[in-house]
Amino acid sequence: MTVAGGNGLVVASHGRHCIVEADDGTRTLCHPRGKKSDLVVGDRVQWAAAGDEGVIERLIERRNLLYRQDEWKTKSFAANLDQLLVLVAVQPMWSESQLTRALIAAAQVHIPTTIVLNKTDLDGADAARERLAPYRAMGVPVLECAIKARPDEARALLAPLLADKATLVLGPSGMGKSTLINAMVPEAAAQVGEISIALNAGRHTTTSTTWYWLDGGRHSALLDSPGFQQFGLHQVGPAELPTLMPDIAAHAGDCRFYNCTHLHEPGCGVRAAAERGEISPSRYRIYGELHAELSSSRY
Ligand SMILES: Nc1nc2c(ncn2[C@@H]2O[C@H](COP(=O)(O)OP(=O)(O)O)[C@@H](O)[C@H]2O)c(=O)[nH]1
Ligand SMILES: [Mg+2]
Ligand SMILES: [Zn+2]
Repeated sequence: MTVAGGNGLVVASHGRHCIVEADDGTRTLCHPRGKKSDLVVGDRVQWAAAGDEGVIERLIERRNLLYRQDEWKTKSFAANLDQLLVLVAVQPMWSESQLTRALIAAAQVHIPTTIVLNKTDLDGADAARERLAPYRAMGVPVLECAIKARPDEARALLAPLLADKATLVLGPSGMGKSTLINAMVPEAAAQVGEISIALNAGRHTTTSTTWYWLDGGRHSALLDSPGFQQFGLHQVGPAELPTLMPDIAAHAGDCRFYNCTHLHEPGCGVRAAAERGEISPSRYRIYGELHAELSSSRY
């Protein structure tokens, strides 16, 4: 069959090529025209056929774009998401600073986040709930499940959340992300295998993002970004930071100075709230750390 091109969705990207899926579900290996090759999974593009393959003609304007950061670099990795699902577990303990970064990155591009607490069958569920209390209090939805221990219940809980949306699933290693993908995605291994063959990426697609369809009608999708360490926040200015942390923002109106950094100024409503215990000590500490990071490294 000859493909003519048209509009499509980038479902995988590796090096300088990507796989574009047309509305009828057919997939074509495409290359960018010219040197630019910053396409990410979730991008919508116009492409034209070039033999069996395709050439990307145009990137359709993104609704949002997210960046991931490892030791060496920050890189865009996913676009046009409807929501973020952060998976944490009763055991092992998750990093609150990484959770906070995720919420900030998503808030900046107006992507709603849901936290899912997994492994509630294990001891320590109450302590985990307590650690999430500040997040519930600031309005982040928190769901609970035990994906491996009670899979049917978990599927019934998560399926409505994921319906008709493109959802990025993130979680530190050990939280149950693979278990979740296998529980929710039909033929997950086959879907990822087909993509890595098409991309000629070999077995190791560990740092690329994968788009999984959850349903035959291709309305609901999960995005998995293996090897994800943390969100890059370089695009967030230090003055914008408090506006992206609802528990901090709630008290910023009480500060004496309009440009208060909430770190050391007299008459700071945020510090006063932290001292009264109305902002959790760890969230206030993380705010300070992020403020320093975003003030120093304008990379
Ligand atoms: N007790 C318990 N263990 C779970 C549950 N879900 C996943 N696990 C286990 O947690 C470990 C890590 O899960 P995995 O999906 O590999 O996590 P990932 O690193 O986030 O991909 C595995 O041993 C899973 O079997 C659960 O609901 N209860
Ligand atoms: Mg895994
Ligand atoms: Zn202040």
